Amino acid sequence: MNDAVQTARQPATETALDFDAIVIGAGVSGLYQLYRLRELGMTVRVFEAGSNVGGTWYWNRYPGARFDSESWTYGYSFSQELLDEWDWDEHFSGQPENERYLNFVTDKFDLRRDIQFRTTVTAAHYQEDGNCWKVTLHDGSQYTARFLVTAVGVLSASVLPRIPGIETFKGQSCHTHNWPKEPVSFAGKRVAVIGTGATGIQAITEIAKTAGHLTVFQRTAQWSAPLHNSKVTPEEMADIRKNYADIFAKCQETVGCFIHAPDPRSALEVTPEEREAFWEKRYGEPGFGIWMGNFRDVLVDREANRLMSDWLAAKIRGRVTDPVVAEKLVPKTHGFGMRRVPLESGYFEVYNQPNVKLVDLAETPIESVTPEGIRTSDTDYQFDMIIYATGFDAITGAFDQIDIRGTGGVSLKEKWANGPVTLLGILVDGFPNFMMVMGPHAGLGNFPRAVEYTSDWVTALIGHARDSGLTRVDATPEAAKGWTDHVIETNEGLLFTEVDSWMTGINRNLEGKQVRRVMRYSGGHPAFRQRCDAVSAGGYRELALS
Ligand code: NA7
Repeated sequence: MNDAVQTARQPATETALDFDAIVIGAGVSGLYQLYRLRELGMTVRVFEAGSNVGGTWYWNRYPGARFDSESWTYGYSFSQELLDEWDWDEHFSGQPENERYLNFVTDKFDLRRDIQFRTTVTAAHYQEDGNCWKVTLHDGSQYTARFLVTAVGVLSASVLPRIPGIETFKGQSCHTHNWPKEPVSFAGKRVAVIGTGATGIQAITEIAKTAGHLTVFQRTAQWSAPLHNSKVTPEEMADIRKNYADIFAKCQETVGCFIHAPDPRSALEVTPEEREAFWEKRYGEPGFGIWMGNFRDVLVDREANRLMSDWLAAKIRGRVTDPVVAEKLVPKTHGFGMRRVPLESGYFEVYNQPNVKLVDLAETPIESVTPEGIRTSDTDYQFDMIIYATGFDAITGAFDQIDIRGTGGVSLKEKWANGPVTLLGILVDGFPNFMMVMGPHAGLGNFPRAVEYTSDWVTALIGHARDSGLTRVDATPEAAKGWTDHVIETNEGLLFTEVDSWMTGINRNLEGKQVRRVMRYSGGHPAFRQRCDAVSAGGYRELALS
């Protein structure tokens, strides 16, 4: 593959600038942002660290990586032709197909020629004299553009655990996010996996099928429920295609842009029999219904949440043969749905296999990684391979890796030291002409649905600036404070805010990430879109335009 940029650089509208816009990242967001900005007739350059497109679906090629969103709700919706041409193979498609899909989109819309691969952006400084951004790359080269759009992803800065001796291990090791492109064989090998989040649960289930022996190191048990993946038959695909408009419309109505909407009833107002029958049904259905389509109060009312957690605990106990192991797999530190619910395909049964051992780090913590394996407080384990499924410096991590400076040389990292401050999760006051697609304070959920809306909003703002002869667009400090306060309000009283997770800004492996912060907008996507629409329809009064 030729990774170099395939076309000569074209002149930007303003001859003094290299490009009208620079986009960082060629994942789901960056690709779409490029497509939209090109439609405006702008010169755009995308800088991408990987050697190909895909972002999340380029990097996370670990065994078992797949959507937990229905594939046909996750694809782009903007092009009827694309919807007509692409057939999903599985209801919850795996990484190889997802990567193929994003390459298909890239080629179909001829996006590749504006993407520079294997390129890391190290700095981006706002230039007050030219109202533009100067972007520095890993090789020291610099480019200027009027607008800078980040499409860096929410979970793209992977983090290794802080365990002494990691570098001394003599076998193979890697983080799931940095999985090699070459096939990895586990046959006959003694494999360790550290981490049991959504990634660990997918990887463990797959690796257990072929590993000689697998040892799972679990720090926190997870409330996980069945994914129920299956092939999409040609008849189903025809049906999906016919119903795309309704499917996407339904996604727009729900808080997380999934097709699953909460049941309007309280878990406490129905009889125990009705409640359990409902949960049994949800447990037997594909996807996030059990999380997003549960009784309306399961994620907000302590008692409803306790009942649900108890019910799910019984499911785990029923699936794991050894009661001691089963007990370790039942979460004790948080209620159901308070962390991102990993969906699984036979995860709990893995622990019934003779080649799999669960180590509960609450009982026997890891002391070090040794040249031969892992030492816990009671055992020296020997491994051929250690896999770190230890997560990410989520949401702000990818921003922190770039030295981003706005007016007066203020650093974005410092500005966000006590938590993000944004307007609509898109703009940051004091950082003119800087826009984030899925930055902090965005609503989480089914990403492409939110990405398309946010990118369209960003594109409209840039188009407005260009058409009105504006060279500087910035959020006002008052508007940014107003939105940030509102985001904080939307999180108040929600049970998930009482639990440590990447969604509350916690990463125990990182200095400065030990205090819970409001990282996401929790008012739901319909309300988010209303707010954004109001800002654009009102003529961008929340912005300082000049
Ligand atoms: P997560 O959800 O952050 O999970 C990371 C896992 O790694 C979690 O089980 C952690 O335990 C564990 N971990 C992290 N550091 C250590 C150390 N030092 N020792 C032992 N265990 C450790 O990341 P994922 O990649 O699984 O998922 C991220 C998102 O990607 C997911 O939510 C989806 O949206 C897609 P902890 O729970 O912190 O005790």
